[in-house]
Amino acid sequence: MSNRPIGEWSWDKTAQTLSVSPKAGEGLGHLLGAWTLSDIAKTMDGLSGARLQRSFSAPLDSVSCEITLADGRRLNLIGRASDHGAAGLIVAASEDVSGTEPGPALSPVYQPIFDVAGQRIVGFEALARWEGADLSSERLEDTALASNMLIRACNALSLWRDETGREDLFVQVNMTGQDLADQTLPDLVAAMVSGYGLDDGQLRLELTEQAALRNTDGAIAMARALKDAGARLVLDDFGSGHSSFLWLAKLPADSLKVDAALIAEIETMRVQTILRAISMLARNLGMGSVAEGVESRDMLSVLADLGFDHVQGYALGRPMPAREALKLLT
Ligand code: G
Ligand code: MN
Repeated sequence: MSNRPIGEWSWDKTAQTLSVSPKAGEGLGHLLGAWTLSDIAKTMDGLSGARLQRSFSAPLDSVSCEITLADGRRLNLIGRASDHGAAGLIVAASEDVSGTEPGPALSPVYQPIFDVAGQRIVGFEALARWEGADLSSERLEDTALASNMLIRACNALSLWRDETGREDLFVQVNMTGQDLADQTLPDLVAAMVSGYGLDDGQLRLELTEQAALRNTDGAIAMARALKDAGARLVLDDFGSGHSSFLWLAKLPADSLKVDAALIAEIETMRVQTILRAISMLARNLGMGSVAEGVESRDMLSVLADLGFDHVQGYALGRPMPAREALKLLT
C-alpha cells in the first residue's frame, strides 16, 4: 500500500482553526469540518496534537507533519504557508509492510549534481539508505519505497529552498519497475507538486529501461502520467545494459543520464566520440545530458568539451543527509 493523497487541509492563522476536507470513500468523514487544535487532537494520539501545534507555529514556508489518528492510521499533512495560515494536501502514510518488527529506518541521502564546470550545484539525486542496515537490505523490495522517497525528497527540496532562497534547485528520485506499476503514483506526484508549490523541473524522476522491461507499454503510459502530474523524466543508466534507442524514442524524457561505466572509460578516444554523439543526440531531442560517476575533476573539462550539461560523482560530492546538503549549499 503506498502513500496517496486523500484530502485537503487549511490552517487559518487568525481563527486558529484547521479545516479538513477528506475525499469521499477514505473513511475519514468524521474529520470533515473546521477544528480548533485542541478539539482535533482528541481524534489523534496524544503526541500528534503537539506536533500539529509545532508545525503551524514554525516560521517556515512549507509544512510537513505526520500525525497518527486514534485508530492508528498515519496521515501526512503537506503544504505551504501563506499570509493567512497554510494549506495543502492530506496524504495517507503507507502501512508498514515489514510486520511488527520496526525495520531499519529509511534515511535518504542526496548526491549533488553540478553544472558541467563543477562550480555550482543545480540539484540532487535522492538515494535510499537505511539506518543500521547494509545496501542489500530486503527493504529494497518495499512497495512503498518510491512514495516514501518522493515525500522525503520533496521535503528536503523545500528545506533547501526555504533556507537558501534558491527556487531553481531540483531533486531526482529513482523509480523501480514495481513503482512504474503503481497506479497511485501520478496522484502522489501531483500532490507533491501542488502541496510544495514546486515549479516545472524541480521534481525529476529517474527511470531505466531495465525497470520497464516487464511491461514496456505500461511503463511508457505511466511515464506520461507522471509527466502530466508535473514531474520531469530522466532516462537513467543510458549507454549500458538495457538502454535501447527504441526506449529513448518512446520515452518522453527530459534528460539523459549517461551510465558511470561509460564515463569511467572517458580517456579512450572511441568513448569520447560516443559521448560527444550522445550529448548531441540529447540536445537534438530537446533533452539535457548528465554524466554520472565522475570520479576525478580532470574529467570536467573533457565533459564540458563533449557537450554535457550536468555532472555527478564522487569527485564533486558524495551522497549525504539533507542537512549536510544544506550546509554545502550555503
Ligand atoms: O544508476 P544510479 O544513478 O541510480 O546510481 C547511483 C549510485 O551510484 C549510487 O548508489 C551512488 O552512491 C553511486 N555513485 C555516485 N557517484 C559515484 C561515483 O563517482 N563513482 C561510483 N563508482 N559510484 C557512484
Ligand atoms: Mn539514478
